[in-house]
Amino acid sequence: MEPQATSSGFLWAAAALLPGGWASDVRIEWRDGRIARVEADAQARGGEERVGVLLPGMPNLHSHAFQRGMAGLTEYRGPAADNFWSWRSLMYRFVGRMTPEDLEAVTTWAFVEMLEAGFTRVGEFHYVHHDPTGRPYADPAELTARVIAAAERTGIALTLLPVFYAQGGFGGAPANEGQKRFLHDVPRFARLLEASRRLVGKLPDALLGIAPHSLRAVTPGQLTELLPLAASGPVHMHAAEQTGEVEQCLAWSGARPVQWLLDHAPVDARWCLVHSTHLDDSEVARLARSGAVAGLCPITEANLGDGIFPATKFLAAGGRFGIGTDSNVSISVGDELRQLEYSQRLRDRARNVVEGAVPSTGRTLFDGALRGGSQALGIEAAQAGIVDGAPADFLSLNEKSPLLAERSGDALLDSFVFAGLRDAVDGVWRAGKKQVTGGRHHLREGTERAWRLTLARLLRE
Ligand code: NGQ
Ligand code: ZN
Repeated sequence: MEPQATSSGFLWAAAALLPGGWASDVRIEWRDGRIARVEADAQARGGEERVGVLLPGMPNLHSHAFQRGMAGLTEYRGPAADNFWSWRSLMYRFVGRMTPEDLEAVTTWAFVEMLEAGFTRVGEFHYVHHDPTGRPYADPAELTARVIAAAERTGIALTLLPVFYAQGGFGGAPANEGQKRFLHDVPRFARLLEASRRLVGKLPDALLGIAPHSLRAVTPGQLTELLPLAASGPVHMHAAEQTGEVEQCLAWSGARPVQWLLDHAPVDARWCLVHSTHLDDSEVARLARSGAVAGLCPITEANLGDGIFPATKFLAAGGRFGIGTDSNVSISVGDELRQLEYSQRLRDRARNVVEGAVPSTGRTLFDGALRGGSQALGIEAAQAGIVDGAPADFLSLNEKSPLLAERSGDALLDSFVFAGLRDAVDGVWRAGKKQVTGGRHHLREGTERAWRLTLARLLRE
């Protein structure tokens, strides 16, 4: 199964979710990978592909693709209490052994899985830069080029977020042994960013931002020096994921992480604060007002025992959010959205708590994550979704799925999110090329083989 050779084409959908809502009998035409015309109440013409239900591709605003390689391998009790920090030591050990070839194979496989799930753009928060001894590669962008190669091969749209990491903890604490592959000073990072810009320029639809890793890893002085390097691109930063981090930040500065950023950094609609799990009421209101996106990674946050994001309050305050697969312990659009809603239900002992313009929870979550995720990855609001001028990125739902029987409109999204469909996605188009057919990426076989060989080497030796 090769993707269509040309990126111009047509598609007809009995129902499609457009920015204005559901439309029937929708004919979509694209040229050079971009949507040229969207027409509702249109006749299907002979020879063009027809689908039942078409949804816009979902942005995955936060990923560390290499961590897919350890999914399921940290779910056992160690001798001491298991928590985020002990998980992080295992993760550092895993990445410590990866060669450039390993990183490319695992990243390629993760991107295949993302496309199969219906994620059509990924914000890759890429922080492994040096060789296993901590020395830069002959080409300092060696590993960045591997991420780009994975995106190019699989066809996923990439917003590359090169990560600046310099400290091991608040107040300039030295980095530990496990962090030596991540470290830069600002001038060296500026050179990496220049090289990244050149590589990104060759990849269709790719965008570049920057990612000061976290207030643990970046000093205030470094943050000030880094921000001008972002030009007009997105700025992503981890913040307030763990209560331990909030306590350390308070001890260091007297302020909580998100509060500190809102007080000292020009946080606005270009910013994405990844996690933002622990917010007090004043931070909720201020973050919402800033226009920044809260980068929620509900499955990873549950997996790592981070805490519960105050989604109900944040949305009521007009806050914007998107979803990310982060550690990639599982890769699913519906599961991320469901976990987000369920965490709120468990806390509030209530149902359908996330409020939006429509009663449907699935639709509210899907629309919100599409809008906020697009913003966070550098896509203009007018280009989010199935709309003229946007890349032809969409997915068709699997009409043969028994759990979609007799569903229409928003009930389709509610079922997609809540009914745990194993086979929800049928086709996925990226820039007009059909990369996934019958739920399978056309490169699945070869990339799976490379993934298996890589894991055998990493985990057996
Ligand atoms: C990361 N993961 O960048 O992969 C981090 C761990 C760190 C999460 N925060 C590394 N979930 O925080 O230093
Ligand atoms: Zn992360």
